[in-house]
Amino acid sequence: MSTPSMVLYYDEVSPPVRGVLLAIAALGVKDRIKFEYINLFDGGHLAADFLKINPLHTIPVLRHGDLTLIDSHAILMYLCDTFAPAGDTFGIPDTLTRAKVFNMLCFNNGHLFQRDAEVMRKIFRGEITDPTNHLPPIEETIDALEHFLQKSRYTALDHLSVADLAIVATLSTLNLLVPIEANRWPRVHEWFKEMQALPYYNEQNSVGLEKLRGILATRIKI
Ligand SMILES: N[C@@H](CCC(=O)N[C@@H](CS)C(=O)NCC(=O)O)C(=O)O
Repeated sequence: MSTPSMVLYYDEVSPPVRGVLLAIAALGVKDRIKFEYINLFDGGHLAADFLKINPLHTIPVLRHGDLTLIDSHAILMYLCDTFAPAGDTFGIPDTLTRAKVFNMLCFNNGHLFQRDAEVMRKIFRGEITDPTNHLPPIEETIDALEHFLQKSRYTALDHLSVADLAIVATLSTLNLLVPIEANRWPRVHEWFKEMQALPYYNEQNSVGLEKLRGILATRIKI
């Protein structure tokens, strides 16, 4: 019996989606996945068919046979476990590595992305047109990222991991609101430049980011 294909529900404007798209490209498994576009700015995530898949109406969602994963960080771990063999950069060979990667994925999910989403929600609901007063909580999480990157070469490990991919998708979005200056966040700035030089970065992250920038520019001055 053939293995069922994976299906990714996505819209590349979303940072968690872009983290997953980066990982799919990094793992070289694009041809193993079917891509279903869900237009976030046209309410595609609220359509009855999609709500049956994810009643939380968020993307990304990955389906693989009977498995439905409704969080990008869970998806990233699953992609590594499924596609990164032992010895691969993205492989998770032991408990310590898993703990370190998972820790930074939780940082992205619980802090960095949440603070981004909070301000973006206010902007897109038309509650604010100037985010300046709402930026300190975001800056605080970038301070935390600076602290983490002072301790290791990449965010979780001394080599690239899916945590870096998830975090750069969020950080590049935050950079639209809070420019990542080298004098304030030297390690974050350096790591960000390195991430932007990845061969798959532009196609998997910049395209969606620029689309988001265009929509954002209709709401606030950026
Ligand atoms: N923790 C989730 C967050 C996903 C999320 O909030 N996605 C946003 C787009 S960036 C979304 O789908 N929002 C639509 C909604 O909340 O209705 C993940 O990492 O996948």
